[in-house]
Parts: sequence; structure tokens; C-alpha cells
Amino acid sequence: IKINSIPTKPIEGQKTGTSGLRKKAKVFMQENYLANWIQALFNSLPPEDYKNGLLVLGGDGRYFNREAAQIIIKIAAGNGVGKVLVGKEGILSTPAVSAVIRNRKANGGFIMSASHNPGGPEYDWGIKFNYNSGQPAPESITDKIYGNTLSINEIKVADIPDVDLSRLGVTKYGNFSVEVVDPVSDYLELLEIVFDFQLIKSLLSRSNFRFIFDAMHAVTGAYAKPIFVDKLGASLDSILNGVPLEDFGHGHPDPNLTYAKELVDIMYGENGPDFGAASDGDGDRNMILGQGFFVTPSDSVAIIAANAQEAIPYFRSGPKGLARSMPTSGALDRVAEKLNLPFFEVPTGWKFFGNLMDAGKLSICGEESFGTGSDHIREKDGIWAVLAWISIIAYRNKDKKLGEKLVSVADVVKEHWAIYGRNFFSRYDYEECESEGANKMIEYLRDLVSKSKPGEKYGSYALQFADDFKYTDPVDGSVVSKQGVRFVFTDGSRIIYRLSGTGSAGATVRVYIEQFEPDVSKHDVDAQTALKPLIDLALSISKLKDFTGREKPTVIT
Ligand code: VG1
Ligand code: CO
Repeated sequence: IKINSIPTKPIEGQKTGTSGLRKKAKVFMQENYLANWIQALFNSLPPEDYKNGLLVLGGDGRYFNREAAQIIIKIAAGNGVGKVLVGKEGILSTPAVSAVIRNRKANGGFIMSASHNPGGPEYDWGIKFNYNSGQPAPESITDKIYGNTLSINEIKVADIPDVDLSRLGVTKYGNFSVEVVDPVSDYLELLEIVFDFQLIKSLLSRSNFRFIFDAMHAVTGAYAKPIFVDKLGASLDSILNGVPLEDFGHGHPDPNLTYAKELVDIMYGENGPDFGAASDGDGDRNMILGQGFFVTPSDSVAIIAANAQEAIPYFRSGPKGLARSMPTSGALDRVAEKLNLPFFEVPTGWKFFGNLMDAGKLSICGEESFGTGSDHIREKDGIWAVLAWISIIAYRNKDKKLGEKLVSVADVVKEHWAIYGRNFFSRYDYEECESEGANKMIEYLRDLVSKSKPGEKYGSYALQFADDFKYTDPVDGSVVSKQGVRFVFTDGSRIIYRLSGTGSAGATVRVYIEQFEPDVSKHDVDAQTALKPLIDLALSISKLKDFTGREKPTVIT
């Protein structure tokens, strides 16, 4: 095939954040913006990682993905990639890309998604690159890519026609080829190995168990019917917003109590279903709800870990180890302690779990931001989390006779609290603040931390320590610092401050608040009520109102 060399100039600001590069779609649609980043990526990889190799390409179906897919395929071919495997219509969820990379022994893959950020001409677009075990590219690679975007002068583009992404099969162009694959099959095959589908089916087909899944018009729309309905016997009307749309139906595809309002209203309404779940733009996040009951993501991963061995065949010989991101509550720590398992605390973002999994030290992990997953792949996995929960509920009810009252989601959570205690947790997000004020606030907090002393009184709390989280990877020894300012008190309560690394405009301040309560009689208190004193303290320590001008958060989870 003929390869054209297109001259180009560096474009500023192409630095990846917590999870890939995210900007407004309009920014990505500027001449050579995406092409520069893709070429910079090839300039950063060792040639043996892609020359004549196999790369996977997929995305969440958002606006600009179709054009972007053609650009990426042509640059891949221009740089000597042997074959690109792409999901039909460009669709593959983030967990499915990870599964396909592993299953097909690919060198890596691209995910065209800005995840939970809204899509459409006025909203966001994004791109992530995953490596050969299916994990998000490490910072050593993304730093190199950024460096190369600042010196790039040439893009290598193969002179081939646009690929028809609507038809399955292989098309050859000289020694380069493209294969269009079904987005569901590899992923579903893996899930069938992980879970006991018969057990799940036994619950979903019960007449007194009502299930509902909200795909939020995002990528899991392509997976929900084939998996929940066709394979597992859920009724067709249990899938809400099941068609992926370029603008997610004007929605904000983030499965939380604020943005998944439609589902939340159903679950909290009169005689709501027994089980509700939702996933985000690219299918890696999940929200789990019972009838009128919300499971916090921090509790969710702890409960999955505590029940995995008995309810999920993949963990039959027990999980190897457990891990959570730093701001995630300590509920999981208690499970690790009780089960006597290795435990790790890593910075925010899934890329830090992969090394531990590859080294055989980690099986189940999660983040407070609605991310839960395991070492079946190297990404968080929304549908996996839903199936894990249904497996647990199904296992608890497997001997229940027709007409007998079933053990509910709330029952399982409350029983867990009774055994382990409850870690009250909440996160306040202040979205799209002025960057200057937000940065100043973090600097102010870093300064406060450097002067802090153990034992200092903050209201009724005594300080155990305060720091800016730093992580040394136990596998490769790499170090990342400045991962979040934390104040940890002697009773185990924590206040954490971070700036988001996934936004596309201004700065988003995140404040995480946690307090442990061993006393069962206090477990039914609403989290906002239980945490009120600590939340007030968090706002006053940081002078958040003064720095950001914000009276109230935009999202509370
Ligand atoms: C957020 C979450 C983080 C998550 C990341 C990617 O990052 O806090 O836990 O891993 O999004 O998720 P940040 O830097 O904005 O806090 V996804 O579903 O957007 O790929
Ligand atoms: Co996501």
C-alpha cells in the first residue's frame, strides 16, 4: 500500500489525564488534532509493539467516532501495523476492548470514548490506548506520547479507502488488513467462564424478582439485550434506554444518583423493582440499586469480595488479593483483613491495578467512582459488576421455594455492615470551577499538610497524619506523587481533596469524606446526616467557598 507523509505542526495541550485524552469534540475535529496524537503514540511505542502487529479498535458510539475510526485505521496502516480488529459500527465497550486484546493476543488497542462525559457536537470526545495485557497505558508511555506531540512534524497515512464498518469480515489492503468483529462475542464468552449463568438465570427468571438495567443510551445498550435478555432470561422490557446514541439521548451517561435520575426514580418509586443497575458511556462503570436502596461503590466492591468465593465460579479457590483506589472507603480493607488477603491502596485511575494483576497479586478491586472489576480483564467492568451482584443475590436465594420472600440487596448490605461495621462515605464534586481558584486551594492544602502535626485538633477530631498521597508500585518500583491531599484522623475518619483528571473544561474539585461506624444501631442513619460534622470540617479546612466561590457541590454521591 502507498503511504503518504503529511506535514504537521505540534499542537499544545495534548496531555492525557486520569484516563486518556479528553477534550470537546470540536477540539478533536480541528485539522490533524487526533492524527497528531495517534502519530505521536506510534512514535512513542517500540516498533516491535506494533510493526506487523495486531491492534484492536472500538468505542462507545459517540459523535465523531465514525470519522475518528477511519483516521486511526489509516494512520495505523501508515505506521506498519499488520491488522486492525474493529468492533462492528466502531462499537466496543472499554471492558470488551480489554477482553478482545487478551483473547486475541493483540499488541494493544484504542478506545474512542470520553467515558461518562456527555457526547455530541457541543460536548466531549476522548481516546484511550491500552497495552497488550489489556490494561490502560502506563504513565511512562503517556508521558512519552505527550512529549512527542510537542515535536511532531509528520503523519504517516496509508492511502486506502474508508473501511465499511457495518459488515463483519476481513478486508485486505496489501499486507495490511481490517477485520470487523461482533462487539459482544469475545466478551460474552469470557463472562460465561467467570460466572455461573445457570445460577443467574434461576434468579432472573423468577416471577417474584424484578430486574431493570439502564444502558443510558450508551455502549452497554449493545450488550444488554444479548446478555441479560437472550442469554440470561430477563424480560425485554427490563432494559431501559437500550439503544446507543451519538449524544446519549442528550443525557449525561454517568451512573450515579444525579445523572441516572430516570432509574433512581423507578427504584425509589412505589413498588419499585428488586434490582436496578446502570452503566456509563463506555461500559466500565456501574451503579447497583435495590428497591429504594443505593449501594455505595465502596461498599459494593467490599461485598463482592466477601461473597465472591461462594457465588462466582471464577473465584472458587478464593481471590488472590484485594485493592482499592486511595479515596475509596476502607470497607474493602476490613474484608481483606478478615479473609487474610494481600491488600493494596493505589492512586485514582484503573491503570495502577494492572501491574498487580499481571503479577498475580490481585483479583478484585474497585474505586468509589462507580468502578468495580477483577483480573478477568484489565479494566473496570460495569456488566461484570452487575452479574457479580446478581450472582450473590441468586446464591442467597437458590434454595428459596416459590412464593417465599427473597433475600434482597438491602438485606445483603445490612448484613455486611453488621459483620464488618459501616464505612459512611460521600463525595462532593464541584464541577467546572475556575482553574486558578481550584489550583490555589490545593496549594493551600499542600502547605497546610506540610505544617501539620499528629495530634492536632480539628474540631472534635484529632489528626493522625496528613499528606499528599504518593504511591510506589510494588511490582515495578515506579513512583507517582501528588495524588490527593488527605487528612486522616485518629478514629479512622478521612477527608481527601483532589482535582479531577478527566474533565474537558475548567477544574473539578472532588472532596471525599469517610467515617467508620462499628455500632449496628447507628447503621440506618442517612450518610449525609452521619457525615455532616466531617463535611462541615472539610469545607472549613480547605476554605473551599473562598477559593472557588461555590456555595454548593454540583454532584453528591
Ligand atoms: C474519574 C474517577 C476515577 C476513574 C476515572 C476514569 O477520574 O474519579 O476513579 O478511574 O474517572 O473513569 P478523575 O480524575 O476525574 O477523578 V472513566 O469511566 O471516565 O474511564
Ligand atoms: Co467509563
